[in-house]
Amino acid sequence: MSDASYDSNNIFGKILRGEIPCHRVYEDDDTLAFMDVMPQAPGHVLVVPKAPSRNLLDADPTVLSKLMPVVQKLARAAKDAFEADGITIIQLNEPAAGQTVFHLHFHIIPRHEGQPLKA
Ligand code: DGP
Repeated sequence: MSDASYDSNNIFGKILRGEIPCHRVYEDDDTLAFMDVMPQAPGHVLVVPKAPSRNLLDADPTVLSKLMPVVQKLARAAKDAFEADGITIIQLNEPAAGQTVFHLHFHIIPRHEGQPLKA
């Protein structure tokens, strides 16, 4: 699929190239996960493919087939590590949906009963 709308100067592109630091929690050949600098709850992690995709809409299904098992693995790990009652997964596509960083990413957010997400 086309990555014509992908701008490699986005912040996650810079993190992937090691140009800016991150708190890394997982890495393999295809995927990187790191802590969100503006966590909506303790343990808020971002999972990104190393391959360039603006968002889910232009992502190659082969990339997704490698990414989603990691999202599941890290969601399970976050639930255990933070003794969460549940896990919220968020994935936004385009500004109208609230996307602010234009490199495909999934938010993994541990949740506890009665505790709303931070704005
Ligand atoms: P979204 O709205 O889905 O595009 O989420 C982008 C997220 O990226 C947001 O929760 C804040 C996070 N973020 C922005 N800049 C940085 C950064 O420099 N480092 C890290 N770790 N996260 C960032």
